[in-house]
Amino acid sequence: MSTEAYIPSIGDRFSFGIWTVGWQGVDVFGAAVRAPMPAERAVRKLAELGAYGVNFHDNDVFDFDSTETQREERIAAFRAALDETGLVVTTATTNLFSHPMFRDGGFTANDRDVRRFAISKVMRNLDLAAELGAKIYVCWGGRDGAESGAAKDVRAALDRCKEAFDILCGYVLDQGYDLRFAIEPKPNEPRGDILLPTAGHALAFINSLEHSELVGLNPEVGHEEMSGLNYAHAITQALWHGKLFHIDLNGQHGPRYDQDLRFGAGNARGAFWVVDALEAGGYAGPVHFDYKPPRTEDDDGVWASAAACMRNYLILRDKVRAFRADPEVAEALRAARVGELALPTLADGESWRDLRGIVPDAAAMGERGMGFERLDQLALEYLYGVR
Ligand SMILES: [Mn+2]
Repeated sequence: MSTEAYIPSIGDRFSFGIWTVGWQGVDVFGAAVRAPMPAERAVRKLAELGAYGVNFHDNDVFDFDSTETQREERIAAFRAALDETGLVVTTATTNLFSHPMFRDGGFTANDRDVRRFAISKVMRNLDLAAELGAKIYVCWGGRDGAESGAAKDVRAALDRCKEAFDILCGYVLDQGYDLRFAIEPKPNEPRGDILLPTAGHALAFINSLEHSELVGLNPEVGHEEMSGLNYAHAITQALWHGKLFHIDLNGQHGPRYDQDLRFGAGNARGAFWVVDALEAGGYAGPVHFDYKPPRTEDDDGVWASAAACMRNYLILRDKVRAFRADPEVAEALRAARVGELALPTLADGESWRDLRGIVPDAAAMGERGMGFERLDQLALEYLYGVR
């Protein structure tokens, strides 16, 4: 396959958060290394690179302290760039973490005034999201958590989090918006412990909501891997529940701080299986990247890393398709009895009675190998580029 083949097209549905390429590199040990990037510049540059859509926080487009006039001017500039480039707003979200008032979170802040304003801030941006055509509204409760045990009544926090989603679902229904919510789990950072830390926690929480049909997941590669979990398994289980509403692709090297590397960097083997899981079908949303160009990079480096997210996805997709089409892989899958798992454990008309008294041929069953190493080596050889 020639390198020219890995050029993104609109049909690939690649999208980026405005805040990804716009990240100025501010971290806990240092100030900004890059100039602020107006949303309209991000839109134009991402369109040049072959992206299909964007996702934005309210305050990626206009500042928290904007006057009404400034807000309208910034939205107009954003909208003009969208119209000019044809980029789609697939998704929107709310910044409930930057302003000092959100020091203890938004929906679950102990301070009731903060909670009331947080919900109001989301409603205001839901109006803009609907106006710009977004279909998914991401909720990342990044500061909804705690550093210490006594500071947060976790049961009450979950009550307030449910209350917030019930209010917001009611708002979307009353306004007639074609929008659904996607909860983004994360285990820690910036809080010591964040509520709804993994995809599994969030899936269970959604069941408690009044309009659970309007709420699904936005799992992020790095956030699951920070907990040592398997992202491909997380999105596949979310699909199994009908809850994979959105995805955040990026890269991470295991349990450490949230690295937000470009997709395909970090756990490359995991990325192969992520693309394989998405190629298996069932997810119709944008292929969305939520990464941060490292602080080492200048403006050129920002665009090189954004282009690489899409390019790495296409390279891995090519490899995954070749792996799945290989007759030797098909044979190894048969030998590993992978297809046998799709057979129900009971035959038609059987019940537990047919299993209760089974006398196994324990010696023969215990001797059967699974052949998984041969199968996995085939996948790795595609990943390593020798097949
Ligand atoms: Mn992250």
